Amino acid sequence: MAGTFGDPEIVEYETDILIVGGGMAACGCAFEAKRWAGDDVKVTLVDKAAMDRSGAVAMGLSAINTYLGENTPEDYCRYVSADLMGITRDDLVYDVGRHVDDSVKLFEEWGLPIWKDKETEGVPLKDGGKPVRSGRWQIMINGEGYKTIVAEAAKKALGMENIFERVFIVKYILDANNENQIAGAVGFSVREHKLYVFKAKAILNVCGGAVNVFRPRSTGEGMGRVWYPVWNAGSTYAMAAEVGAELTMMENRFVPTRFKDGYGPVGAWFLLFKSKATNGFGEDYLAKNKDMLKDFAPYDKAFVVPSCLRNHAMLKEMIEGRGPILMDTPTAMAKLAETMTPQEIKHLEAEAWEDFLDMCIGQAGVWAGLNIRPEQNVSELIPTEPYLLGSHSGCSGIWVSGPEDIAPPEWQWGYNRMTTVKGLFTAGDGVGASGHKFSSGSHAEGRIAGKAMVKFCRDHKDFQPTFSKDIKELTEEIYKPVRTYLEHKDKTTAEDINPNYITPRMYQMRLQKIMDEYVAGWGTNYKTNGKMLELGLHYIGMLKEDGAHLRAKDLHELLRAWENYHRVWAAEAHLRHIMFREETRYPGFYYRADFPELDDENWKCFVNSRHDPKTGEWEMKKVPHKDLVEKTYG
Ligand code: SFD
Ligand code: AMP
Repeated sequence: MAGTFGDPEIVEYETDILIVGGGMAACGCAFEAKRWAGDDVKVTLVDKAAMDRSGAVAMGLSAINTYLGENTPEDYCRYVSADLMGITRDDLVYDVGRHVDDSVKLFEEWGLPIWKDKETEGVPLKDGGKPVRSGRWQIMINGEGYKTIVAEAAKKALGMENIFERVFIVKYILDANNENQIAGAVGFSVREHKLYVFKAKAILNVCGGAVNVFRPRSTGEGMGRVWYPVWNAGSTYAMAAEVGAELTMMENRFVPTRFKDGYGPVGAWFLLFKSKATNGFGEDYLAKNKDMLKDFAPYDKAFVVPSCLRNHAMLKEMIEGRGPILMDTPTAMAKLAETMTPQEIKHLEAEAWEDFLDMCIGQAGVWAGLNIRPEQNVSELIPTEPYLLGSHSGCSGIWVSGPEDIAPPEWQWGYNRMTTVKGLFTAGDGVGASGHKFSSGSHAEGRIAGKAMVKFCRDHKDFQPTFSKDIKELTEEIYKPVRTYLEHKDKTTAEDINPNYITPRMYQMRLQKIMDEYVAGWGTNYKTNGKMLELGLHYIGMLKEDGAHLRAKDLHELLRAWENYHRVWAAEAHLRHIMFREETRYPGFYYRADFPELDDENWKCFVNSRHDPKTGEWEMKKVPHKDLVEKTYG
């Protein structure tokens, strides 16, 4: 507490648009909102970390996974739908599809190096340059500095005086005079002894997905290593749910297959290097288990085997004792080298390392530490712990209004990407039922939201946000873990062991254990059933009760305490959705062992939920699904 245990300073701030988060969607929104806003609309951004290296792109990336190029937005809708087992919002996906390439062209203009094929080397995309494709949708980049480049443009657009870094937002506040309308946000600095109160007409809720909700496979000295970024603590879903925004597809999750222990990405290996993965006995498990996947539509009609089904085939091998799963990098590299000069082979070897060094440095560390040379040694793959997200190969998130020109009436209520709470918008990982946006699509979706938010502010220029809650009470609530610590810390000799409080670290482990054991984590091979979920919900209820006793001995722990509060909200929503959907829609991501089949007749629908801020009750419902783009797969 910066050397003082006195009351924190309370900083009050008014703006028109408040962007909460500093990642890809936030940067897109900042850039686009400023293009449309004149001096009449003030735009402010608040990020819990430092924008240059915050969010999922912090370490950089070696590919941009969504670039349409020669593909149409309709093709993109078909691909996203197929990978997510047929339940996606075509209006939202199409909208990203038609705008995403503009974001990529902007990145290049701002300085991001994008690989080009030999014939168009050095020619920018906007002048007809042809990107090197690793897959139908993916293009290769030298992306170590990707986030700093995108953040720089956003910072320049807003001006640093309108950006608050290292301020963690805890809650959104509803308006006192208009039911179901957003009025602002409260949070605290993770560096200074200050609490922040923001009033805003419109808020963009873009705090990424939810990480560390499930027990990670990493233990001991590797603990803390996860695939998606640790900043993403479920704030997006938690804060939206708490003010009554409708969520959608929260039963969905992403269980990425990754290089074991370092979480290195597999996409470039499968797609660019054309590598094969095998079971421990050298068998191609996807080919071997092809027939098993046919039970789960839309496999035989889809362009590619959906991500969850690729896991499904792999898990069968692991569970039946034919592990480990191995990425055969030596064969792939030898094949590519057949037609290469020695110099080109050296370059290929460098690329193999760069793929990790650009975006997942820890995996290069694992290779170096274990004497793995990809041209000589195979590497283990493993399905990781589950993650909740809406922008990568998953689609959990918030139910939003769609684009005016495409969305059917039941999918739009005014402003594009506005949630069911008036004035509260989202994008990227926040938008449900439309995955596979990745970094570029999240940025594009932030831009889409930014434009709509400016319009919202203009249309509501006389609206004066008024808090429905007392500022003093709110700030006391945020600060409570500190008071708890101060009150009880001297009652025991070892300050971490105290019957009057629980440390954020222990609290998080308890959550992860519950989720792992009852809600289909890796510990049960991703299996659960109605009975286990009931017990899980009971234990989550008790965990929530104990949340009142979280302690914070410093600002770091205060951050950890509130992150865990958010994680528990996201966890509960996930559990409730899995409980409600009585089928196995995503085998390989999770299994309802009591409903092991895909049941299109009853469950080819969205599942939406709403937590009522007045009663505290959750309401679950089925929402009809419809295809806006014909799903005939090529
Ligand atoms: O290899 C608060 N992603 C990939 N995308 C690609 O295009 N290509 C790839 O190669 C990708 N791969 C990949 C990817 C991500 C990661 C972690 C790895 C590898 C290792 C996905 C994209 O990165 C992802 O889709 C987007 O970044 C999502 O954008 P957005 O804006 O929804 O989330 P964010 O960028 O993580 O930003 C979140 C921000 O919120 C802040 N924040 N601020 C204030 N208060 C709070 N309470 C907050 N909580 C969070 C964060 O600091 C951050 O700024 S590969 O796997 O395919
Ligand atoms: P990943 O590294 O797993 O995040 O994947 C990066 C991109 O490649 C994403 O668009 C994935 O959907 C895609 N991808 C990864 N593995 C495969 C595969 N075996 N077949 C087809 N696409 C894949």
